[in-house]
Amino acid sequence: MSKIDWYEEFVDLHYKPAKDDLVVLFYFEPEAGISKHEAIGRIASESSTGTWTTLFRMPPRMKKLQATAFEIDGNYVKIAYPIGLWEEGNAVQLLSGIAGNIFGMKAVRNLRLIDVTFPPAYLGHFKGPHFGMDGIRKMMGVYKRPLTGAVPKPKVGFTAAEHAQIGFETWMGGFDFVKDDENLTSMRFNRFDERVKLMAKLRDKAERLTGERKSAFLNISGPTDIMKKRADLLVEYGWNYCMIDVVVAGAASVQTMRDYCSDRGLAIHAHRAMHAAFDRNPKHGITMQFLAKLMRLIGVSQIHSGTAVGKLVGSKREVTAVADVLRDRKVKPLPGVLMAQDWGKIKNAFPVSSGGLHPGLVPDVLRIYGTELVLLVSGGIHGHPKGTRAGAKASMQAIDAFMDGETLAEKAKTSPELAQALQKWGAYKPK
Ligand code: CAP
Ligand code: MG
Repeated sequence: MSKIDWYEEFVDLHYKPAKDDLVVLFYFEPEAGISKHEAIGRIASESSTGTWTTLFRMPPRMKKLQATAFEIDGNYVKIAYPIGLWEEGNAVQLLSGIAGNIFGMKAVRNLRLIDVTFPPAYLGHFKGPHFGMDGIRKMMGVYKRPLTGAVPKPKVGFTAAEHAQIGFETWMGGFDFVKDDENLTSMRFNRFDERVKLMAKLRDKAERLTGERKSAFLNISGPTDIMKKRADLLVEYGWNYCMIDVVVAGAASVQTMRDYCSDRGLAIHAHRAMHAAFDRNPKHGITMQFLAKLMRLIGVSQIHSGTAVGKLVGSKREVTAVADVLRDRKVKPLPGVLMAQDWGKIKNAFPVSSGGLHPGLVPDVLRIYGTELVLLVSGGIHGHPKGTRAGAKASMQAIDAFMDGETLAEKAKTSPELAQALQKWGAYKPK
């Protein structure tokens, strides 16, 4: 009987990747009856040029586009992809290749895309973040300490006027940013246009009263033409940021909005709502460190990266890996977690730590991240016994304590708002 399939042509354990190859690290579990060798051949084949059967016609030049599975380490495989497989500057097509059909193959019981090394020949077609961390710090006039922000809570339901008033209290408590929640866009009770205008008015008042730069991550998420209109309105009212729910919006619209916002001096705050649909299962899906890498490549200014100690999943090891991918110029490899990455001229981006945080947990988060971070404390300020402004003050006092090498208990002796926060929450870790 003639050969039916040709997967083994996609495996060469002696192959040395070319300098222009993209190298992808996968975790994989073959299905029963499938050897590791067969499984990795199928992964490399289905994500490059192959299909399930031998073909009538196979021009010899096709070989140059074939991916090669070249290194197996337990349940991890490295696959090299020729640069010619990839459209220059198209993150959407990249995902269709290395994060597409392969997740549905019967030959694997589980498959997880861990990380990728992008060669200079690929990186060179992307602009990356417009500002970089230094640019953001310069724009906000905040150096050394983490940048801080909060979401009005309950997360949706306030009128635009109430939202702006809570924002004003947040800014007056010392925070730099007020963030829209991921599911707040423009509903009947809080239209985007009204929120933009009212927030701008109170931003200007807070800046006058504090002498500090204040800003907001106003959520423009929606169809791309609407996002463009909303970005224009933000510029008209003097805003320097927008917020996009990047996973639900999709790589295509984030790529479009990156250039649209960059041309208008708008930084992009990337919320990652829906990421846990594919990055939570340690055996199947796509890691957060890859999503963070993709978003830095496309060019958001910052993206949520987890807390390790708050209410949402994400281990300390994952959180640290995501922060390294976003902040470092040369990312060191970490077996099974990170691939080496030299970012070249691509600017860095801030990790954003948020989710179940309160002043009592600030030192825990800063011990993991250091201070090169955007720290969001939302329920943790609006739940303060003395209200939002006191809650923001308490969080700023906790940051000061960390930066001065003081314990919170010490600091609380001279900081009543922090003392009140500790009295309510102590070091409580939400479940
Ligand atoms: C946090 C938050 C953020 C989460 C997102 C929320 O509010 O506004 O969306 O941090 O998770 O809606 O839960 P709290 P992540 O501070 O009140 O918890 O940052 O992990 O993407
Ligand atoms: Mg939220």
